[in-house]
Amino acid sequence: MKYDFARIEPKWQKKWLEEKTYHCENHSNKPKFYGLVEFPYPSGQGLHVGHARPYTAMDVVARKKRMDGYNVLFPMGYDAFGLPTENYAIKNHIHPAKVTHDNIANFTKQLQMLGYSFDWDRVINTTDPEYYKWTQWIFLQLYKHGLAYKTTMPVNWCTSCKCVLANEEVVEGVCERCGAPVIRKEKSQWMLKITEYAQRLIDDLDGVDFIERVKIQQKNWIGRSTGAEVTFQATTGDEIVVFTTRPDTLFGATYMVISPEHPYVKQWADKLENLDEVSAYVAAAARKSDFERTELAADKEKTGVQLRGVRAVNPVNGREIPIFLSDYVLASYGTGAIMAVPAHDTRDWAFAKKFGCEIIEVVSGGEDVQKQAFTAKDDTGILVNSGFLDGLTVREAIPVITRWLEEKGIGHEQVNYKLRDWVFSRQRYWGEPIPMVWCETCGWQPLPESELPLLLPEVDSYEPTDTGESPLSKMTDWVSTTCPHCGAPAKRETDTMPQWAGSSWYFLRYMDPHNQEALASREALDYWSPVDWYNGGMEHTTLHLLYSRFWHKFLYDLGVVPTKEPYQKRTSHGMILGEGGEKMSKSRGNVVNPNDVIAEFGADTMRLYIMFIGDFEKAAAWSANAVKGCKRFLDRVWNLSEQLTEQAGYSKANESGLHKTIKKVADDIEAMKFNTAIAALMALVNDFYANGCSRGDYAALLLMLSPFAPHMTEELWEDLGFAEARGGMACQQAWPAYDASKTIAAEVNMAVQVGGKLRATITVPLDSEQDAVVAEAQKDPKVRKFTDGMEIVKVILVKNKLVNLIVRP
Ligand code: ANZ
Ligand code: ZN
Repeated sequence: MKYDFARIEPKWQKKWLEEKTYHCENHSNKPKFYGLVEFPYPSGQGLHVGHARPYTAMDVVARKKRMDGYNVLFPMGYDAFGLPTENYAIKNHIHPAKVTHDNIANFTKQLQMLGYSFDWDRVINTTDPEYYKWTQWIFLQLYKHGLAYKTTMPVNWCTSCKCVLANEEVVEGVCERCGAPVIRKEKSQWMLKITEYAQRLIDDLDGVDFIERVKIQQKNWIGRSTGAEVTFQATTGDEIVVFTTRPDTLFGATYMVISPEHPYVKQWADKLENLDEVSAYVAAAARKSDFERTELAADKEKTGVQLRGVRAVNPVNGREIPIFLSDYVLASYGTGAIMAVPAHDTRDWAFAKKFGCEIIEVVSGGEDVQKQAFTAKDDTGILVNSGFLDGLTVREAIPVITRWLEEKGIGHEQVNYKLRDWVFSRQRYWGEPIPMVWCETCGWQPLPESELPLLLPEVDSYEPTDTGESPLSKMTDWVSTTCPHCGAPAKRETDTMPQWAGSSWYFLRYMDPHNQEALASREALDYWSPVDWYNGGMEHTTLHLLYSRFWHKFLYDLGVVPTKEPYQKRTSHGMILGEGGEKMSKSRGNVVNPNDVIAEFGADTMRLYIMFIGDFEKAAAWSANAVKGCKRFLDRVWNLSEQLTEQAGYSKANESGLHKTIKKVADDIEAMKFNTAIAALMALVNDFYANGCSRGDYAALLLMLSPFAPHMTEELWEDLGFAEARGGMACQQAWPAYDASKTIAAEVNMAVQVGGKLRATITVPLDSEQDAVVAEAQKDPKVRKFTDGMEIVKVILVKNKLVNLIVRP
């Protein structure tokens, strides 16, 4: 019979769904394994191959873990609030709830067509009130613990989405979603104090098994830097505090720079001789994003304007120095003001050259500082022109000057983080309502928990307003409420939560998705925590991964969850590119639709190919030819079933090859080396064709292949009577056993000659290469007696038999 995937695949998918084959309970005698993949945003485009790679990988792992005897939680859900759906809804005049519902139906169908072993009883949807009730509940706890606050601040404003964006959502100065320019705008926003957890988010990385590049990116994003805060006196009588990582260079501070947004600019308005010029510069800076002001401007000429009429005093030498305004100093970092040391900071140097500021060398050991800044931070630089610091290295000088500043009461050591608090407001409709009420008398009041969920009301139009308020602000009936504290008329918050809210705790809900009393029961949390293995995209390293670790730590502090960290292990996959190695995109016309591949070759071929495509962590280009190759392999496996020999168990000829393959495939799956696991299975099938294959051999092959190609292997397992004989489907069997002694490479004895004369016999692994044989030979004293002090000019190797070393003095 022919391999008829179109008949086989729906048959097994139906059976798995009906019998709830992959359902798991929250208790078991088995050890637990929680494998997690990032749930999709149910966009109108449907599932793409970029989803299929990580999902198939974790499905293979989950299936293997079940065969290893684990109680496996492998869940799926939908992260469905957010802008793309809302924008689509606006354009097409369909309610976002309807768009979401239809897209989810389509995604579910596609996921089932790929044969994933999700527990379909645990599906969650972040837009479901039963779910977002708990997102709102977590927000209220954050508020009650002082970690949510509302403040007016300059925010990133997308000119097209008319919406505030987090720093993370601004990519190279434009909106990550729509590509429109992003400007700065003053807005009142809900903020979450992720900065309070900055140090713990760094420290606790030591206890988890995340791939190194994820740890590094998280640390860089948090951006810890140690230095000092130093207070300068201004001639107005005000104090200007700066943050510096180089207090040792204080004698070289020849001017100061404050950010255009610094409060002193307004405060000093009547003292400034060039107010018009200053105001114009402030207005121009407001139109730029931080990215334009720093990264993009790095190589460009510096801009700025001096605050004429005000000066500052350098506290170490009492010298008066000018104060400038420049957009290379950011309002949102440190204190928003710097002491400029042009001799030893490249940005200050460029600025000083343009504005004619003095450049004084205070660290010697580099080039002429009039020609270029010298930035050494270690023992290679020696302090000069610095009074009591002269002669010290940079490393020695930092604690000395810091102590001096402390004694004078004008400075202290300071740790700073690049990480900013999380802007948690969006002026949009399709998100979780923020459960807060504004009362003229009582200020912001949290909604009582008993009133959760605060439902998102039905509106007629979800276009954002031109003033940038949320569409909810137009719903006067909904907005008008009473103060939970004093009962007077009050107004609801009309901003909604950002898209990252629902995904910050979803992995907890999977543990107990239908709980009405809590986000999950304590028993469920104790049983499943932490997630054992979380695989997801590198693009989520600095956003989702940090946000969810932050929320988890907060819930840990509340005593809600049992572990400090949500995820024990984090891995990341590479992108799948189009044929030709370019990013898949509609405009390039190189997008591969999984539905088409499944229709032509079947889901098992799609799964096998996407695991065979290349190293899992690396980007890989799609190849239609290689897809066909995978289909041919499955055909070969199928056809082999008609040539089985009647021997029981593993046949003698293949025994060692089979045992090695069983071990290799198991180890490779654990190490995410799916491509080499498949290559080993291909080699084994060749071996079976050459040397014969017993029913027992074939059963082992089917079991090893079943995580990759679950439909076909299940069909053959049933057809050949294994299901009946062994009681159950292939996916319910134990991983085939192997005999470890048969997986070890055999050893051989080899003769060692020096200059053609036999000097010793050594034992080496079978098929050892020349270098390994020579190294082993030279360990033997009988050989060394003739090679010591000599040069080996030539090696003659007869593999597994003899090695001859030709030497000369
Ligand atoms: C004097 C100095 C001398 C500096 C020197 C550096 C080298 P990291 O390491 O990123 O923390 N700085 C401080 N606040 C700033 C702001 N709001 N916008 C732009 N730059 C700011 O960088 C700290 C250094 O960046 C600080 O140390 C300060 O310049 C500058 F030879 O102070 B430094
Ligand atoms: Zn009140």
